[in-house]
Amino acid sequence: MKAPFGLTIMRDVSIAKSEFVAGKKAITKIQNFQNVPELMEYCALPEVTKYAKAFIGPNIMAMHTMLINKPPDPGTKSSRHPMHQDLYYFPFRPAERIVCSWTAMEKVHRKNGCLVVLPGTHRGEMLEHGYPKWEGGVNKMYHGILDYSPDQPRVHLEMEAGDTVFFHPLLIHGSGMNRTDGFRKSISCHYASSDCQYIDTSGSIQDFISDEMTSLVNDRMKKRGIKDYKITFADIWRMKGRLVHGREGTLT
Ligand SMILES: O=C(O)CCC(=O)C(=O)O
Repeated sequence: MKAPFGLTIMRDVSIAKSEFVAGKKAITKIQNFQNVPELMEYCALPEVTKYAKAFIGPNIMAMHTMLINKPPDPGTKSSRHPMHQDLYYFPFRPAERIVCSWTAMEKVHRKNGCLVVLPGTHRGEMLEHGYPKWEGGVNKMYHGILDYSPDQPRVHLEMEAGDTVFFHPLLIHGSGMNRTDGFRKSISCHYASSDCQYIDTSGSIQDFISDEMTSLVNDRMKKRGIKDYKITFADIWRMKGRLVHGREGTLT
């Protein structure tokens, strides 16, 4: 079966490049489910959108969608997600009009790699990100804060199935290793007000992620024979965004 347009299936770095082996616990996430109506129902749930609207106003777009399936760690510690700020991935502002909802689909706790957050960091600046130098490798696009110090006070978000946390895109967060035999499942949506504006991030600390994301698309097009295709960072997000409540605005 052909995957819906835009859907990205991500695999753990330790297995991503090897042959598919039945039973290997490889899939870490399904990203960009904007064209999968059954999953998009999550983004439109009134129980979720009422809080999203309280944070960012009545006109909301689902910009980034993820079904996260943290697999049992393959022994490389690569199931960890490095500490990062989501705003680093976005070429739209203001940050105050963006909020993430993250819903546990089962009990999440320290053993299966719950979210870890640094309280108060949403009041700070966007920091420099890059791939951490982890011995067992790092999953694609899992950029982390470069000079992150593990000594800062942090909170582990242990949650029951259905519990939802909403957080600001500058909040420093990540998640731990999954030391259990099961997958740790959650579903998440980044909402932005449709009145947000795309910004030009060139020359900023977002260059690294912007280049990585745009090259992925441009290289894929080149392989299909469309040589001069040049997507921009903003175009990528324009393609993902879907209005879920209220009216369209500058982000559409
Ligand atoms: O669910 C997780 O393990 C962390 C997900 C996350 O922070 C992200 O994908 O940006």
